Amino acid sequence: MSTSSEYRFSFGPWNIHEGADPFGPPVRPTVEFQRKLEVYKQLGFDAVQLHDDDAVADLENKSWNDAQQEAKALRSTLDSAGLVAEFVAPRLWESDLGVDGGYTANDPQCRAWAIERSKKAIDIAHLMGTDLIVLWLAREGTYIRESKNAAQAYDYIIEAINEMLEYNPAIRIAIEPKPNEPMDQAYVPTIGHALAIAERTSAPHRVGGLIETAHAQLAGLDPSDEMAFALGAGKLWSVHLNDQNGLKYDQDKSFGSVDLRGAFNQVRALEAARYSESGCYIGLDVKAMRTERGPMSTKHLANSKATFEMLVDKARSFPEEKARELIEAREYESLDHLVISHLLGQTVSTKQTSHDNATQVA
Ligand code: GLO
Ligand code: MG
Repeated sequence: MSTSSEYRFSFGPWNIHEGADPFGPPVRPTVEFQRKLEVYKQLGFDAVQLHDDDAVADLENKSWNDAQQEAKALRSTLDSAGLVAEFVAPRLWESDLGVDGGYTANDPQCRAWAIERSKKAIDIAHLMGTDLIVLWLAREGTYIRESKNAAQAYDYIIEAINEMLEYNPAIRIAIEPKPNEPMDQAYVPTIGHALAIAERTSAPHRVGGLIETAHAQLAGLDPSDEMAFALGAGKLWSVHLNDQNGLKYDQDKSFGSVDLRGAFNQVRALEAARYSESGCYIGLDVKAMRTERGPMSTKHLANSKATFEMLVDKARSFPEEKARELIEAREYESLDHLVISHLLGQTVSTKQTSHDNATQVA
């Protein structure tokens, strides 16, 4: 029985997908958004992460009046399903106007469009009852370094964020850093960059971060340290837990499926900061393997959530006292084995002294 029920979980409709990749077409049928919403509760999830055009399809081509009606209709669908919207993210990377980036595009008309579109996302968030806006800065970067001026680009990002903060004084903005893909080089590759940008905005306390495991790994960083850094600043407002097998394309594997110990350490960082008491969600940005058959593949979501809960139990039952003794004695080889034994369900004898080299398994 899990002891982690106080955590609340979320995912986005894009996490139930048809399996297309850059080399092949969909392999599973399209699942209607409404049908996806029906499985949230069944899978134990409480909140939906939304792009602006998940909430209002074809947003660019709708009158604001129609868009508003659709957002309101979705809100009441969520209400009756016992769900809430966790955040709304402006999807700037699919439009022709966003080809060269949104906030950092070289064309001023494209930059103006990006800010207008973000304001629509903010209005939609308001209608959906959430104050959280997530910025995944997908195309804010370059394919070749010489095509943009980096110092200027950071200024543009800060100006855009300031406009959003001013537009609705109730919102908070969480930046989701990612070092590359789709761009060769992205401007906000790490949470350090994101929080430094926050400090340069007109309301630093309203700008924080969302950390995705795989994005930190792609930057060659330890996701649990990235999380601890944001948690220490009171700025980890959501997470996208998943996993990644080395420096490849962004894989969005199930949480813990590659680096179980790394996953344990992420959970440990969240537990140490009492993240579950913050009201923030555990978001899972995971994708099913292309080999999964239809009609709807959700095992990656259920499995990631179950792994998270098992790791909460592992974090809570970790022999802290023993670990402290080993740390004090600088016995890190023994500490290493203590962690592995714990993860493998073995108990290391507490009679073992801190000077023992050999580990005894009870
Ligand atoms: C892609 C990102 C993407 C965002 C989502 C929410 O690499 O992880 O899935 O999380 O668009 O903004
Ligand atoms: Mg993500």
